[in-house]
This record gives sequence, structure tokens and C-alpha cells, in this order.
Amino acid sequence: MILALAGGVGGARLAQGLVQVLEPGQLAIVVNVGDDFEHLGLHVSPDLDTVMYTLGGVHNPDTGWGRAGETWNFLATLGRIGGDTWFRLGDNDLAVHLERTRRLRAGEPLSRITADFCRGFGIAHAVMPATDDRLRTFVDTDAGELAFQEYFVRQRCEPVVRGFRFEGAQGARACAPLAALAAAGAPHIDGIVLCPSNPWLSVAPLLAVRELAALVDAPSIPVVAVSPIVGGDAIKGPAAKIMRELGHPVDVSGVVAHYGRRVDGWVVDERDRGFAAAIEAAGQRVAVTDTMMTGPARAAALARTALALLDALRTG
Ligand code: FO1
Repeated sequence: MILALAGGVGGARLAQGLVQVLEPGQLAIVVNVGDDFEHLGLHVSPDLDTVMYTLGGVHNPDTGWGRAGETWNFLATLGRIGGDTWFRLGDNDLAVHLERTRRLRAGEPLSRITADFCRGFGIAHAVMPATDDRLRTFVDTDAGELAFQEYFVRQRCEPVVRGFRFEGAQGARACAPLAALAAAGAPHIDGIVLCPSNPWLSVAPLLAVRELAALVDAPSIPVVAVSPIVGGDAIKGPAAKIMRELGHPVDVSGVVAHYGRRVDGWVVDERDRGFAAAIEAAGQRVAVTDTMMTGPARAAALARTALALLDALRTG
């Protein structure tokens, strides 16, 4: 069983590659919920929906989030009557938020709701939130502490980042399906893939869930990370800006240093081949390949490279 830890768009893209290579029983995709928030009375789970829509083949390829071919009648009327339209909710997307909110209010766990929704979108692989408990990412900035979507969408990641807080992390436990996998432990979990998601905004809130951190830190479980920084920049999103603001080198070395010993092997892009020697000198393995997931075939190729590195780490 491979665990893939996924955040936003980059995570969803590699997840789409992994599901082409691994059978449903061989892969579990564990998704960040730190971006979740209550909006217009609805519980919105952006990263879960981005993974679900991408694996369901209905995502908007331009934005990475939301549905392809979406219509915006609800939002247009909301605007006319003075509602908040800064967070764009499409008509098809709305069904997921309404039904998720209804079932959460009925006391159902997010992991069970997610499993049912993914089945509805024809997804055979296991997709689950890291936790069924409340866990929220807050970003400390020069404009004060901001809730995640306030920072990311409303203020377009413009405030200068000083740090992060994952509210609820202390008590947040792995969701039931993940707890079962964690209990099965090393022999059952052959390896972990850290998808090329934002290390600070998406992966950190995943690793704030203690059972997940314990699996990543388990000496007997190899961990491979795909660098989200390519050629000194992020493919999408504010990772490079955040690295600059936190004083990290904005390149592969900055990401490698950030994860430290938690990662046993790195997959870096061809353009970052120059970092391979230093990574290996530090005792980690490295694979150099084209990490641009421009489509499903490229995502599957990158997944194969990451899995091959896990195999190499497992067999030593
Ligand atoms: N991102 C935006 O930049 N603007 C939006 O209006 C927006 C709406 C939205 C609606 C549903 C959803 O699932 C995601 C949405 N996102 C939007 C993306 C979201 O903020 C990010 O995907 C994650 O929170 C970070 O990866």
C-alpha cells in the first residue's frame, strides 16, 4: 500500500498519475483539510474537491480547482442580492458543498462523506481527509493572522508571510480509514509519496496530524518527495514567495532543507539536475526527470519515477 500525501493542484495532478499506475488496493490518497472553511453557511473542502474532480476527470484544467464547463448563475444572483462573491462557487460545485454540509451537520465523518462522493464521481481509489476532526490553517502575515482562504483567495497571497498555525492540530486524530492503515503500520505501508504540494500551506497541515507524522518518521517506511520548486520557482501558487519571505533559498535546496531527514528520496526536475550531487552527498537518493505534469501521461510517468525511487529505497 502506498500513501500519497496531497494538497492542492500539484497534489491532485500527481494523484492522477498514481491512480493510473497503482490498483485501488495499492494506493490511499490522504488529502489536506487545513484549507477547509465555513462560507455562506457551507463547509467547503477545497483540496478534497480538487483531488475528487481531478480523479473524476471533471476538473477545470485552467484553474486546477472547481469544475470544467462550470456555470455561475448562483454566484451572479448572490452578487445581485449583496452576498459575498469573493470565493467563487459554481453551480455544479455547489451541490458538493450543500450535500457535504448537510451530512456533516447530521454527524457523519468527513471521511465517509468523501468516500461516497468519490464513488459518485467514479473514483475507485481511496481518497480521504487526513483527519475527521477540525483542523484549520492560519497564516501569520504583516497584515495580521489570516484564515487560509482570506490569505489565499481574498488577499491573493499578497500579505508577507511570517508563520503558520494549524488550529486543532493538537487534538486532530487520523480519520478512521487512515488510523486503520497506520495501525497496520510498516509491513502494510510500503512507502509514502509527498506530492508536489506547497510544503508550508498544504503538506505541513497534513504532517500536523500525529499519526501521519509518525508514519512519515517511521524508519521502516521510505518517503519520496517530488519537489514543488522547479528552476527556482513554484509551478503554481505562492510557494516561492513564501520561501523568500521566510528566508529560505528559493530552489530545490531550500525545499530539501525544509523537509530534512523526513524525506529519503527526492524527485527533481531536469532543470535542477545540479542539485542531485548535494542531495546524494547528504545521504538521500535522487531521481532527475521531467516533473512537468502537462497531462495524464506525464503525470503517470512522474508517478512511475517516484514509485521506482521508493522501490530502490526499500530494497536498499
Ligand atoms: N481559488 C481562487 O483563487 N479563487 C476562488 O474563487 C476559488 C474558489 C474555489 C471554490 C471551490 C474550491 O474547491 C476551490 C476554490 N479555489 C479558489 C481554490 C482554493 O482556494 C485552493 O484550491 C486551495 O484552498 C489551495 O490549494
